[in-house]
Amino acid sequence: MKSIKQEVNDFLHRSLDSHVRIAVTGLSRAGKTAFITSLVNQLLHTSTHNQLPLLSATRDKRVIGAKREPQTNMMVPRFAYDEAMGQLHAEQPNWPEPTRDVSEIRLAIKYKPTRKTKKLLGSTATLHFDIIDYPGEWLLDLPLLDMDFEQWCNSQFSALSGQRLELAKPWLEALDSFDLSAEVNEVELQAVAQIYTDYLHACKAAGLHWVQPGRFVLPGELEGAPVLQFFPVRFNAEEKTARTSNLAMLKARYQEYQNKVVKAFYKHHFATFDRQIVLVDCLQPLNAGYESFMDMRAALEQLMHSFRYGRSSMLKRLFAPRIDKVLFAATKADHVTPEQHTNLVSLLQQMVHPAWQTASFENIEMSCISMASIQATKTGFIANGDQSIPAIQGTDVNDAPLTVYPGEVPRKLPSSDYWKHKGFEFTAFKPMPSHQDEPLPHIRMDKALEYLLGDKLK
Ligand SMILES: Nc1nc2c(ncn2[C@@H]2O[C@H](COP(=O)(O)OP(=O)(O)O)[C@@H](O)[C@H]2O)c(=O)[nH]1
Ligand SMILES: [Mg+2]
Repeated sequence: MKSIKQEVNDFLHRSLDSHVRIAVTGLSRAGKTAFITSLVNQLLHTSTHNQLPLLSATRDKRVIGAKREPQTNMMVPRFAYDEAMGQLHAEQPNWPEPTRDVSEIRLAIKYKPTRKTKKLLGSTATLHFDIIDYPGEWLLDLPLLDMDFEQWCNSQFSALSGQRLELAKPWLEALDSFDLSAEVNEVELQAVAQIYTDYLHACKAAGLHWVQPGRFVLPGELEGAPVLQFFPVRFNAEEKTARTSNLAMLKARYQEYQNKVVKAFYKHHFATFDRQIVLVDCLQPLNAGYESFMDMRAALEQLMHSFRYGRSSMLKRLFAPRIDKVLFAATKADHVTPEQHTNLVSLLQQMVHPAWQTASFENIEMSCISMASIQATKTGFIANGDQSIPAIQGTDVNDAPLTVYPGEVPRKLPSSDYWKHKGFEFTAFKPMPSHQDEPLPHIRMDKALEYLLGDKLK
């Protein structure tokens, strides 16, 4: 039996220990890996540096220190923090390798509480938090749970216009010579599935984001599995087909995908979240064009439905989320000059407007910011006659120094005409050299942290 002293100690310990789970959401290339890497790195430096003035707990010198902890969910890959830092600290610094799966990392922050109840119990408290990295593409599969194969096929065909229709040609041609009622032919199925997958990749390469099924472009450990080898076809649902036909196999694989891939993903990963950050790269569609812009907007809205707190009965059955705060962040703000940051936030607001409406209905707290998880440029001015114009300076992807004025960020979603007159050219930069003993340079990481964790560190 526990002694009274032990019981009291346990009680104190529990009261001073709190826990928060943060979902880091965004489409691929939005900057999730960079964000998590920087977040971990910034917090690990809190005991020695003052680089987070906008996080009240660090500004008030109440954070004693942070450390990594073994994660509780042993079925999820560990977030590759050391590998990412290895890339950033290399002699020729590079961006962390893209990850292709769910991953998670756990940290503990020890701090001096300000809340009376906690202060009474002890002089220090600990906040444990889990950060979960999701490929946004996987979240785009949620609607599949509400559609049978026929409905899904129809939804895919009705999306074929403009750029998509052009890119879909090889797949549509392959369908012409594919016999649905013939005896199942695995090799042929695999070949057409590959052409369909190539089409989805081509959509992404063209700057489009809404691709289904999401696992086809980011298969993770399912690479090459038959459950990823189906594709939309045109068929008459009334017509009877043999149980051993190609069509029957396509239906069976679609159902398997719904159950074993999509449902399983939600079951395993959506148990509990407290906070969410949605990262958005608004600059990429500015480079790519109007269709890309509207497509990203639709994909983000779609993605937010995964977090539609209790409104959809289907979701309710799968998980019971209790997110109370969502932060939308325009990433990579170091690609534009600082006076453009307000425009970037305003553009982000327009970009996430439908997503915002989805969430605000549920009465949760939301905010929009612009930030750079890992700042890759310095700001300055360049002389232009007797004028000086703001500029950013960094190293381009070919390792050459580059100083540019990247141009203005529009405040509003531009109309399609916009791209006819002028395109945007936001060049990519390599990360700046950094030293192991110093935290990574950032823009407003502390603001993001304050929003996500500030109240938990009181
Ligand atoms: N300049 C700059 N580039 C960034 C930043 N964050 C991400 N990037 C760029 O965006 C790419 C994709 O980021 P990543 O974090 O891998 O995206 P993910 O697919 O959402 O995990 C990186 O390889 C970088 O080139 C940032 O803060 N500043
Ligand atoms: Mg990533």
